Amino acid sequence: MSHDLQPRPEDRFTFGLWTIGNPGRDPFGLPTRAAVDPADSVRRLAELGAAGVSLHDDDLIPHGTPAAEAERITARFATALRETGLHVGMATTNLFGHPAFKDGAFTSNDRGVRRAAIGKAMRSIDLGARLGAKVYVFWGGREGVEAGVAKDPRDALERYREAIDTLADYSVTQGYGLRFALEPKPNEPRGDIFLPTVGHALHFISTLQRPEMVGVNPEVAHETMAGLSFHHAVGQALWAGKLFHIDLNAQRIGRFDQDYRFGAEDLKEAFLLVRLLERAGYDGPLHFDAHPYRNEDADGVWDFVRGCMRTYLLLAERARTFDALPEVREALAAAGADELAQPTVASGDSPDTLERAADELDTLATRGYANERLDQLLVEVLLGVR
Ligand SMILES: [Mn+2]
Repeated sequence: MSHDLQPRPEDRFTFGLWTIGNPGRDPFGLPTRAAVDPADSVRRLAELGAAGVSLHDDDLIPHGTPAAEAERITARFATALRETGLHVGMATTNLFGHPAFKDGAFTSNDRGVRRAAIGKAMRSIDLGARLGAKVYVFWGGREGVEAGVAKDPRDALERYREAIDTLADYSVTQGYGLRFALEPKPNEPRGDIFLPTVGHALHFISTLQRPEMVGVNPEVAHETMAGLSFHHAVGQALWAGKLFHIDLNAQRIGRFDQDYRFGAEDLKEAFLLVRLLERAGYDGPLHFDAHPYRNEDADGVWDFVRGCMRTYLLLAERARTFDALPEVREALAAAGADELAQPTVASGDSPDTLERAADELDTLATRGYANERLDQLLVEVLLGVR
């Protein structure tokens, strides 16, 4: 094993302040843990080998905090970052918690709410830039409907686009150098959310005035809630050059938004994800947007933190082991995995040669792809017997 499984800053692990600070409130029950001080969280994460934190504006500075107090909180937090060497991997705006956002933020039917949402995001972008964030995430949790008849989705998307364009202009004008990342989710808290999947978001980005500045922040739980393969979503984002950030956690299909510790569900999909990220050379933050189980106490929160990072490192080690095994290389060759990387059409091809290729279908149908052998090897590597 080339990595001793002790997380280090160069592993680029980051945690949201709201993840370790999650007090265990759910729609049916009150908090089960005390609030955690953000500066204390930074120090504890540094001890455990994390590289950074991420935050919503309200995680650090609760809504309604007087300006002088906000300044004191920000300075204290910046000091904790400086003393520990942790950085802010990404910042984002809470555009879902305040009751005014009950009909949406950028896509509320109320123009006043839409303007307030853009203004709140501008202030939050200022805070993120001050704390050194390079990526700014937009999760539109309230951008959606329960009563579909109340919003024309074309108008909603136009207002969404207007908001992102306005904020991209703002960031450029301020000289912040931020990259934006849109975080899709199919539902919860709204019945249906606009930009429900990575694919929807990638197309939306192509309509923006500054498409080069905007990418995606896919989340394991969100694509899985939609019943989709998360590593395929990440693959398409990588292929499009748009994987600006990633939210790691775990989720079972068909459930509420579970946000479990990374790797807690569907280890095979997690393995495929880590193998893809490592092979692609993704070099952005490896961000955990997950929650400790509600029945954990304060110590259990740090077991959760250690578990997220350790599982990523273990899966990266398993992926390296898998790809180095001679029998895996043989099985990949038998499956034709490398052949898929070769262009289908040759430079000398004419429509005539391609049409004649169709005459080979009966012969081509006899081939086996040896996927059983290959997939069983993957399972055995995951189970630790190889
Ligand atoms: Mn997230």
